[in-house]
Order: sequence, then C-alpha cells, then structure tokens
Amino acid sequence: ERGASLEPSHPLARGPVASPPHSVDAFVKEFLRELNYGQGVPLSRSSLNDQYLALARTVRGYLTARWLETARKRRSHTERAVGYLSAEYLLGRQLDNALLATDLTQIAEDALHACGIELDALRQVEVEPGLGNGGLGRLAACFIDSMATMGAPCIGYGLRYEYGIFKQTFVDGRQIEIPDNWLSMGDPWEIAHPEMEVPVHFGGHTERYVDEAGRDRVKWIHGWDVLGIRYNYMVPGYQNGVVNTLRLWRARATRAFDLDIFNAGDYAQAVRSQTFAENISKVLYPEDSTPQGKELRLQQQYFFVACSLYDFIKHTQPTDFDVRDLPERIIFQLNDTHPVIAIPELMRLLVDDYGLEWEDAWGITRQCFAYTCHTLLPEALEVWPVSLMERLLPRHMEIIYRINEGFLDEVREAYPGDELRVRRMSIIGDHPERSVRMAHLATVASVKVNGVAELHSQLLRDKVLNDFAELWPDKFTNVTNGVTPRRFVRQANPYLSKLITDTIGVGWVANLDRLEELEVYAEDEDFREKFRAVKAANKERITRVLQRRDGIALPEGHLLDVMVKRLHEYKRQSLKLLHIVTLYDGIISGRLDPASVTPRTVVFGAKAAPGYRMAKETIYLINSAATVINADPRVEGRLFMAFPANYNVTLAERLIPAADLSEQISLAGKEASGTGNMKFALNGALTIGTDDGANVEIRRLVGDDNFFLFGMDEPQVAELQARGYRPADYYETNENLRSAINLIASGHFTGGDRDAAGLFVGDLLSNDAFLALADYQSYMDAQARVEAYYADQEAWTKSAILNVARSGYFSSDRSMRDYIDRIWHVKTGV
Ligand code: GPU
Repeated sequence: ERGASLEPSHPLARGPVASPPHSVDAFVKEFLRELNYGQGVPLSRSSLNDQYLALARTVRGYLTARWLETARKRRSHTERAVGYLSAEYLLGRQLDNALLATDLTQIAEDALHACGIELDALRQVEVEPGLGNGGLGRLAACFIDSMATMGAPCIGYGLRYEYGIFKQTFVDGRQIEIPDNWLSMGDPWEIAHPEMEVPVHFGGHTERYVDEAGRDRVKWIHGWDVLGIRYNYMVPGYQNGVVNTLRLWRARATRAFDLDIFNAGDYAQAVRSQTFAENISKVLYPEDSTPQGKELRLQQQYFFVACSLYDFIKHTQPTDFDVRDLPERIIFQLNDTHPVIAIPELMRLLVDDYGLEWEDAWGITRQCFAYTCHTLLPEALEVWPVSLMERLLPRHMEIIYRINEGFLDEVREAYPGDELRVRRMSIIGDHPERSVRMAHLATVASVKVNGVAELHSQLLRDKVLNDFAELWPDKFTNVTNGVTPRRFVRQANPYLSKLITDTIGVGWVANLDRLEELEVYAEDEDFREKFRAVKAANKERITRVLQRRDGIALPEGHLLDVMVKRLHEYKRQSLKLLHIVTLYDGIISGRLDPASVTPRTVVFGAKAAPGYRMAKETIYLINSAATVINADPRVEGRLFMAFPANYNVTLAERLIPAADLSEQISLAGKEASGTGNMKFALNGALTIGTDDGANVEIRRLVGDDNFFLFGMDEPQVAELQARGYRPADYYETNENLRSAINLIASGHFTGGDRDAAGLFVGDLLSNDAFLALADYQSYMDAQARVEAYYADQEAWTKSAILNVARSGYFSSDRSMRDYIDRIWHVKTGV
C-alpha cells in the first residue's frame, strides 16, 4: 500500500501501531534498533549508557502502544478524570517499574543476555528523577501508579525541574549539597512537545472596561510572560494494558520577549532575560514542610498550574467544549497548598477569558477542586504576602479579595456579630504582614478537604481548621495514605514476593488485602524459617549495596534498626541519637555489660534542608557519634552506626526490606501520616513508634503485641505544653539521660570540641520544642522491650509475619478507592 492512502481516517493513522511482540527475539531486535538508530552505535562499540538508553527506549516502545490506546479510549468518552496537581513527584527509577508493568522483566533479561549484557548492570546506570523532597512527593508518585493500576482516568500535572533534590555528601561529617543534574545523561522516559507552547503571564496591572454587551469587565495587562513546554511521562498500570500520563512543565522564554530587547540592541540583556524566564523550572526548593516564601517559588506554583488548567481545557477536551461542563469532566486534587493558586486562575479564565458572570464562575470553580492537607505544623502552612501577589499576579489578588468578600459575608450570616471569628477565618491575614492564607483559600473553594491519616484528619477538624469544620462539617473527610505495593514490595523485595506468591498464589500485587491469607502461616514453623531466610538474604543484599555505594562494612548478625526520613526536629532523630549514646555511655562507664546489649546496627538516612541549622547540626552529631562508637573497642562490636549519604528512593528500596526495626518516633500530633512506616510494616519490620499519624492505624491493624508503642499521646502533649514544659526537669532527674547529654556536651564525639555540640545540647536543655526529653525514658523502656523480644526469634518472626499479613490496608490502591468513593466519584476499569 502506498502512503498516499493514509488519510486521517485510515486505521493506521488513527490507532496506535501495535506493540512489538512479547518475545525475546522481538525484544532483541527492538533493542538493537534503538542502539543502532537511536544511539547511533553498534553493539560492539556501545557504552553502558548507550545500552541503558537503548533498553529504556525499547521498554518505552512497548509502553507507548498501550499509552496511545489508553488515550484513544479516554478521548472517546466524556467520563470525569482526576487532575492531580502536585509541585512534587518523587518517582524513583523507572526501568524496573516499566518492565514489571509490561511483564517484560524475564524477556529483557534473556534478550540482553543474548547480547552479552547483564540487565543488572544497566539498572545501575539509571539516575532517579528526584523531583520531590520526601513523603509528599513520593505519595504523589504512589497515587498515580495506583490510578493507572485501577484503570482510572488521571493526569498528573507538575514541574519538570532541571535540578531535583540536591545530592547529599558528607565532608568531615557535615552535609554538603551538590546540584542534582539528573538530565545530564539524557532522560529516555520523557517525551517532549516543544511545539505545544502554553503562554503564562506575570506582573503588569489590571484595567476596567465595558464590553460590547455593556458589561463591566477586567483586562489583565501583562508585565511579562513565559512559555510552558510540555513533557509527557508514561504511567503504566500493573499488567493491565493501561498507561496514564504524567505531564510536567518546563519554562522557556518567549521569542517576542527576546526579540524586543534584541532589537533594542542589547543582545546580552536578551540572553539574560531568557535565563530569567527559564529559571522558573530550574530547581526544586529543598525545604520539606517549611515553605520559604520566595518569589521564584510562587512563580513556579503559578506557572505549572496555569499551564495545567490551560492544557486540560484546550488540549484534552473537544474543540466545542463548553467550560460550564467542566465539573463533569475534571476534579483537580490539590496536593497541599502548593497548587492552590489554581483556584483564582480558574476564576480568571472563566470570568475574564470566557466572559462568565462571577456567580456562575464561582459555582463551577467550587465543584472543580478538592484539597489535601499534609501537615499540622503551623510553620508549614503557606502564606503569600499581599504585596508580592499584587506585583506578580495583580488580577489573581483582586479575585482572591472578591472570593474573600463573598466568603466573609457567608461567615457573618452564619455567626452574626462574631467579628473575631471573621478575622480568624479570613483568607487574608494581617500578621506579621498582610498575606494570603493558602489553606483558607483552598478550604473555601474545595468540594472536600482531607487529612492523610485518621488522627491527622481529626486534628485538622478539631484544631487547625476548626472554624471551617464548624461551618461546613460535611466538607471534611479522611483518606489515610498508602504506598504502592508494586514498587515497595514486588520490586523492592523479590525474595519476599516469591515467598508470598509460592504461599498464597498470584494476584496480591494488585489486591493487597489478600496478604491476610498469610496470617495463618505465622503459626507455621517451616514458613517462619523461610521468612527469616528472606530477611537474611535482604540483609546480605543491603550489605553489598552499602559496601559498594558507601564503603560501609555492616557487621553480620545484628538487629537492623532503621530510621530514614527527612531530617526534621519534629521527627526526633535527636531522640534516636540519645538512645544510642545512652547505650554507648553505659558501656564505656561500666554501668552496662556489653555482653548484655543486643548486637544492633542503626542505619540513618536523612537530608536536611540546606538552610536548616539545627537539622544540619544533628547530621553532624550523628556522623561524629558513628565515627567514635564504631571505632571504640569497648563496645565489642555490639553497636554499629551507619549513615549512608544521599538517602533516596533507590536506597529505600534496598534498605527497607532488610530492616528488623522501623523507627517512627515523631512527637505525637506532628507527623501528619508518614508513609515510610507503611513500607516497613509491609516488608516485615516491627515498628517502634509513637501514637502519631498513621502509626495509630498500623498499630490497630497489626495488633499491640506486634508493635512497640511508647511516649505521650497527643492530648498528653497538649496538656504538658499547656502546663509549661521544662526540659531541664528531665535532665536533672534522669541520670542516664543526664550522663548521655553530658557525654555529647563534653565534646567526646566531636574531637574535644564542646562548641560543636553546643547548639544541639543547648536547644535540648532550654527549648526542646518537640519534647524529646519528655519521651526519653519511655523510649528507652520500649527499646529494652525490643531487645528482649528479639531474643526470641520465633516470637519476633511471628510478629513480623503478622505485620505483613495485616498491612494490606496500606496499599495506595486502597487510598485511591477511598478518594474515588469519598471525593472524586470517577469510574475505574478504563
Ligand atoms: N509532607 Br506539608 C511532606 O513530605 N512535605 C511537606 O511539605 C508537607 C508534608 C509529608 C508529611 O510530613 C507526612 O507525614 C505525610 O506522610 C506525607 O506528607 C504524605 O502525606
């Protein structure tokens, strides 16, 4: 057939070209084609990177056919979709996930083998896209994975940062940040569409005018603009043929902008202004749960949200689409307040561009958004100064004022004369400067507001957003977080996965409730032995990984105690350090017989925000203590500390399956949910934890006997703080605590330098905002229970198995089900 017959209606022009066949031969052919014609090298002269890129593109080819088919199906009906708006997606490596989703792992392994290449060697080449800080960004990645696996229509929208979360290294124990130039070797997973430019405007002023119909209208006279360039990433469902889309935006300078200046004769200025525009998607802000209020950050937020709304309306809907139907087509989920500027942006589109009446536009907008809050920390609640908003987004500021007017009228009507309440609830705050409270704006405009674990949602209703919950009780709901079992069990723990499949059969990977069927095997001695063998194999694997990656030599036969998460005072890495130092101090002072101490290796993984002093001091102290304790012969090898630098998703996948003990020790009422806690439980670690976040639900499900609870609960914390907390009281009355703190203060770990520990010790004794000293004894007691229980390996293994069997609830598939039933009401199975 001649090409001339390929009219737009021709099947070959309409549908996707078929996926390459699922066979080793076909895979080899595709791989060599990618190598020869994609990379431009013969196999015999190809580098490891060539081979990785060719492999990734080969796998991508298999995904593409499914992706086009999914998109075609989605276009053919008008079902509502989810637009997940998130400033962060902490994806982790893509290759294994794509292979697993398409069931190509074995075929790829054999095909590469035929070419004389080890798949494992190529896996190592992949640089993980670190487009997120921690839990919030990883959650977004788990959610889009689950939506694809459930066959639910979902587009993830976000930013394609040129530099992701910094790479951490240690120099003399101190954190040094290195830019994460993750794109430098080329990203084979992205599909760029540089021709599909989306214009985004900033600055300028607004003008009033009367339109042809005699109506008062507003025009935004822009100050400057940039273009949004679309990058697509495929999000494969697990072996179900569905491939959804993650759409990330990159900023590029407009040509007109450059030309104006260029024509004015200033070439250097033209290039500089280009850099200015492109800075918007340059780098991920590395602060986790503590926004810095930087102008560029607001630019990032508006940029990606403006691109996404425009894209959804103009590019994914039919040309005759009526914006009044928007609520039937989309629900935008706001991942924390970072994308909340989407609310006034949609109002602007509807009122200024589509000419809708304000009330009609507001009626539509109020149906299109739902808001997830991820924190209880007051310092994490985003506010933007009105002065900055007026300068950068003058029209949006006007719209926010008008939304606020209408809202406050509603409050006054519900609570006549209660002006104090009106001020508390206002979207505009006055102290310390006039600013927009993004959480209030989100709550006012959203269909639903949810917290991320039961306790968190309850505290949101009762404390942080209490006034709003009183006004609109039905708006508030809970959706407990979850994690994807594909990445965090099936891929990360192949040994456990095989044991599970051998025991209960296939099917659990996309239906994690089926882990319940393992419950009876906790009583089966033979199964317990196999389960221990899995843990032992995972420990051997992490030993190899840490040796190769960090030059760390883990001791053998230790209880593996792991604390991995961002470094934050509320998470209390300080308390973990006090525990280790107490044991060490006991040994070297002769109060504790080393032979009575359970051999234990404590692994830390944590990045500190570059400007967070206390967090960085804590890292330095942990590293210092590790150096001293690991080298001290008096310990007789029974304590070992490891702090591999640059904890990331890739390391998490290796470390978590090997852990015996999961440290979840935040101050009660501070950790919104936690998701690492779920990953550990699912991989058969026991948790030592406070009554905080999702720990509460983990403990309820796995049972008190299989969880080490310690510390105050949230009401007790509130009570102690109301009474007036004095950390020095605990120091003075607890001998072990005092001795451990004194040892740190003496400079024992810091080469005799007392000042080096000064900030840490000084704060603990005089401030201790997160009550580490108050929970210290309870924590030490719980750790003693851990030691005693670990001595009984049969009992420990039973508990570990029950942790796995009873944690199916924490699949992000279940979270998605809950979002769909309670908030989104979208159809699945497409
Ligand atoms: N979280 Br706010 C972040 O990772 N970054 C943030 O900026 C904010 C919250 C985390 C919570 O701290 C954690 O408890 C939760 O599990 C996670 O979001 C996902 O909901």
